[in-house]
Amino acid sequence: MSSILFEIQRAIAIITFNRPEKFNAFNREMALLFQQKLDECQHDKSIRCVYITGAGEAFCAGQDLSEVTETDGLSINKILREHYNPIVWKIRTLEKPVVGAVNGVAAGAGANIAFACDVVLATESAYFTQAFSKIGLIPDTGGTYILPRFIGWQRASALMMLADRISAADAERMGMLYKVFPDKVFKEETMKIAQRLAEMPTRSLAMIKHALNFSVSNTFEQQLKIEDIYQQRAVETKDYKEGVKAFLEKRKPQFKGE
Ligand code: LHQ
Repeated sequence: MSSILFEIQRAIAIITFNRPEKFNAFNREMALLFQQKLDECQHDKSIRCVYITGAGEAFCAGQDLSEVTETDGLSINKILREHYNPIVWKIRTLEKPVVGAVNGVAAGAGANIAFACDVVLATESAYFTQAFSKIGLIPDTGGTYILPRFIGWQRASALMMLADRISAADAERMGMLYKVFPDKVFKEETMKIAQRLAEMPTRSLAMIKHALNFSVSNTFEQQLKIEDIYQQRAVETKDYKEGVKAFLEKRKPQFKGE
């Protein structure tokens, strides 16, 4: 069985981490395959939303610790440069909305991959842990950048140092994710959200994502310029024309992602 399952359903690419017996922890093969699939999502025009989830009980337990045997530090740098850094970079720059459907525990790099997604959804029984400090590491995979921006410096600092388990409900309250669903309806409800995203004006969603990426380091003045540039591009899309036309004709728009 492949460590990454990939299927396309009605314009949604479903990527499933598939090492359930290891709580979907990443080995090298899985990290490289995941990147390949993210590239495919970027290039395949028929894909208009990406849905990332885990097989079995867990979402992802981060790095497979049985594969990190060398302690010289070099191998760790290689893991970051060739696995986790490109993974979060690809998620943040992918020009399609990415749903992180957290179906169970998300630990270490697994948690920070979820937080890099555009819409983070979790099932009630899921929980999150910045497990790194428990094994003498620091949070990576973009965690030190993204988490304090979601929940504030103090909470991020405490969670990263203590590596506490945070329930899905608490994560929602803190602003780590968008919505929590009961376990029984999780797949169905999260796929409905993915379907809505897949039917939206894809290019405008991609520009929203880029603008948000820029906003974390731009000044207000620089950001107004970004909005100006992207809005200009947005009005040139076919979907914008369809959106306005459909509004005036009082009907549901048929966006094509063009
Ligand atoms: C695992 C793992 C796992 C292998 C569960 N590996 N088998 C970057 C730079 C370079 C190096 C290091 O990493 C990184 C990035 C990182 O992600 S560092 C953080 C790595 N992840 C962790 O430290 C989390 C380790 N796992 C846990 O703390 C627990 O397993 C969690 C909290 C995820 C779940 O706890 P439980 O529900 O009690 O389940 P469990 O511990 O019994 O795990 C279930 C099985 O999955 C078990 O296998 P077994 O054969 O004994 O049933 C675990 O060994 C395996 N597993 N995580 N990361």
